[in-house]
Amino acid sequence: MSKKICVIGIGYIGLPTAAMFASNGYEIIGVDVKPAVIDALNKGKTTIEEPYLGDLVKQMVAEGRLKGSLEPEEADVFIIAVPTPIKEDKSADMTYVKEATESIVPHLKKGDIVILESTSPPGTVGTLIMPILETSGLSIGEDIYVAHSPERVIPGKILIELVENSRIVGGINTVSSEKVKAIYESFVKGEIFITDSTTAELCKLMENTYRDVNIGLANELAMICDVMGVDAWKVIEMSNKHPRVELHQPGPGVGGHCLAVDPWFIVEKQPDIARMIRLGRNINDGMPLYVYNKVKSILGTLKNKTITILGITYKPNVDDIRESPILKLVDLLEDVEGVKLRLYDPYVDTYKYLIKDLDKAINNTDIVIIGVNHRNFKKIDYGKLTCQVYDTRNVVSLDMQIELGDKYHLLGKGE
Ligand code: SAJ
Repeated sequence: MSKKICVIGIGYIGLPTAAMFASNGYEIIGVDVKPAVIDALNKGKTTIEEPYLGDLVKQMVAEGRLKGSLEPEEADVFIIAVPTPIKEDKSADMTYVKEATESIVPHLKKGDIVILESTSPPGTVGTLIMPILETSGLSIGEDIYVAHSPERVIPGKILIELVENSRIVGGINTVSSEKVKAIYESFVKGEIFITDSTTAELCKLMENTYRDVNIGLANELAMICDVMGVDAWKVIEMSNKHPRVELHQPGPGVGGHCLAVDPWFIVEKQPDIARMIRLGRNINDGMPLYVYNKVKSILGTLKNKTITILGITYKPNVDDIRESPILKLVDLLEDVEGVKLRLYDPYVDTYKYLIKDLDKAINNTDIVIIGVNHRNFKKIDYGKLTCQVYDTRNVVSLDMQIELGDKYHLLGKGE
């Protein structure tokens, strides 16, 4: 009989993970509190846009290897992949993790495995998960095996990266780590490294913090260059010729549900020590306002101006607008008296001020702000524009920059 896995949380990570296990010999129950998600799943449909995922889910459901349910049930393995949102005070909201863990307690039996996949503050397995599991009366570590195993996938390539990327498994003891490693080995081709649970929690957070702090550094460089009349993009390109230097790219801020959130989970636990991490976050969070002020100085005043923004997603070539810094810029701009906003993004179907026609968006406007470096934005003929152009992503080619002359402004290239 094949082993049964109960995946709690059928979202961005839970659903692809469930589908991968289903296609690699496991019987999967996908659990979610949202009836709409479960209804869709049981019809073989997905509620997430991700290449190849729709077909895989459809096939697994049709073959009876993946089923949806509103409640967990007895299984050999429980995977918790629920969201860990951030609260107003920048601490992690662990309600979903707590409730998911509580929901599996009545179904636990000797020999079961519990895996936390959700990105969590360091110490979560030891201080939140284990005490809840202990209420089952089973001995945690002997009867029940527990580990944290964070995902490392990038939206848009989730199914590929789930298989190819290396992975960390942090168990509460060696036997837990070994058992969890064996489960992921059913589909992971990348190397699987074993450690303890708190180390695994910190690894996940530091991977994204590394990027966030480095983007903060690039944004600080951009602001320095704006004042000094130097081209930050050139500084970065040239510096990166050094074999041990990898400067990141500046931009209008950092979005998504990972980089803009995870560093706070470290700050929450060590507020006095995590100074650089907090500063990086604050610099990146300040970028939409920085862009707003730049636009204001380019136009003299924002009052009654028509402002076009190209790209509103949090990063290029995806339809994801979660935590997008451009939406924060929109919030700032829409409060200005008489401002008319036009947003253009071929990846997004509906959002306020969205215009579907590129020509209508970029003609008869006071300024075009390039907010995201979508692939097809490179092909736009900026040279013919008669308005100001503010490029926050270094998208416009040198030829077109020359054509635009003093109408062209690049973030991080002082004039
Ligand atoms: N960004 C910059 N400059 C850069 C790189 C990125 O401004 O040089 C901005 C992007 O525009 C975007 C944000 O940062 O707004 C985040 O984009 P991203 O592509 O760096 O990261 P995510 O959030 O889509 O995915 C990250 C990945 N982590 C790392 O690369 C260390 C992914 O592997 C993780 O699985 C994911 O977070 C996660 O779930 O934790």
